[in-house]
Amino acid sequence: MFGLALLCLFGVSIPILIAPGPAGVVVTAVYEWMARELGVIYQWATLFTLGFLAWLALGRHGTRVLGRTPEPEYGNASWMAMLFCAGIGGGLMYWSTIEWAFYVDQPPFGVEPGSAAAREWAATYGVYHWGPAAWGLYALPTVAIAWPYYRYDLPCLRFSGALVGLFGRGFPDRPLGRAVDFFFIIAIIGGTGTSLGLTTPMLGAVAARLFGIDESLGLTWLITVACVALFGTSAYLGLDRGIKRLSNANLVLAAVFLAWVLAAGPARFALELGTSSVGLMLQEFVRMSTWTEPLADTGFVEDWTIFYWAWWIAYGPFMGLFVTRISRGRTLRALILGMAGFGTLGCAAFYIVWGNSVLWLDLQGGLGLLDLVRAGDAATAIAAALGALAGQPWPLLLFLVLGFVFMATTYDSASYAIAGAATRDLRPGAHPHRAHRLFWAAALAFLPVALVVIDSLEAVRSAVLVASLPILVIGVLAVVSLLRSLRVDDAT
Ligand code: NM2
Repeated sequence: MFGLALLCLFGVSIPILIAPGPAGVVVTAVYEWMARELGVIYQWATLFTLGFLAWLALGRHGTRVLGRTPEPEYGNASWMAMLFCAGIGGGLMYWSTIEWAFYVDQPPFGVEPGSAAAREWAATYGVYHWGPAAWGLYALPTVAIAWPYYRYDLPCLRFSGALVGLFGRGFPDRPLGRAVDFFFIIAIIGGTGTSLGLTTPMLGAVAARLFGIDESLGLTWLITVACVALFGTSAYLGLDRGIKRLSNANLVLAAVFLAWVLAAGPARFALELGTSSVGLMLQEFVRMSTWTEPLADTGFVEDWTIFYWAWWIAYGPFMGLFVTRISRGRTLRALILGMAGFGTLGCAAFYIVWGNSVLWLDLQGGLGLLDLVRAGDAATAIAAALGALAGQPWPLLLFLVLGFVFMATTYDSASYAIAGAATRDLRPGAHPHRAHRLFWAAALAFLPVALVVIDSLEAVRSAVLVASLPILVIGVLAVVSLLRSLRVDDAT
């Protein structure tokens, strides 16, 4: 089965590498068809997830503890650092810098493109797409995987374990169980492929600006190799020595970067716009979650909200597996509220402090950020915005290092989770084999290399949309399965 996953990975990546032109046309068509025909299902799923999690966290099941230990295995700070850094990668750095620019030209709700209202919505939608609804799409698979894993002492930590409440303990070893794990691997390859596919050109552009050289594909590849080396090492060293340390370092670096931006940038503007955008999001949350644009066709919902939900869903099982591993001893309530709360705060900090500062830089004129984005050079626009910060070369350098570390902390956990899924007999508390972790670290870089060659946002989007669909279906079964095991426990 894992051979099959590899085969799919190469089967998709190699044709793209050989014929990027025609492949680009195909993947764009796939994205448009799926987003148009199935988009509303993604919106329903997200809304349902939020409601379900609220019921679970706040109701009587909220106090149930994962595993028979009185104390959480990891302290709060490390737990939050690890889960944030696992689920968030270079994608946050990419989109928090430049997402607003896309929305200024393509605003939601029939707002005039380029207007002040378009900018306000632009700032708001960034926070929303990385906010509580999105984190709910991480928290749901986490609960669905973690509860049966600890409750039934499952011998292995696999996504298929989420269905044992429905199909019995032996399910992960049956053909259907293995099919579920196969889809998990495809989803994580698509999800992380999108992240690396966006982030490496961005880091290439930043490095080019920092060292005064030209942007090139070669540079992007060099960056990819460096990333693989870094996250391969971290995955090889394992959870405590590698992933935990790197995650803690990651958060410190992120805080230093944001503090720098606040100190050197337009802090008052960023915080004011942040305050109003959070207010606007809270007030319009239901509207933003249910708007399907039935009477107009700007493509906003399909291009953005559906893309994001698919991206979060594709990462969902991976997050579920990873967070399960680090959450022994926590209650379901702490798990859900911790993920949704801390995750949202961390992402919002990037959008509010950094994203809004870039929006301000653009309003001052001279950088041509919108033109760069229109010309398809978002990575260059990001480097230009960074280059406009005071105190060069430090902001560029800090961003570059942060980008590497952010990516490494996502990919090392991803390689770890896949290796865990591929290990037949992983006892609670045990670790998958090192060579296995290293192998997946290298394999994961394959799709991004292909996506970088195609160089189209549509291709990047297709990867997640296709990869997320089976997870959506399995997710529904996982919820039913979870409800069943909770009920059985009630009765005993
Ligand atoms: N999500 C959170 O690159 C990244 O930030 C990875 C992206 C799914 C939108 C995660």
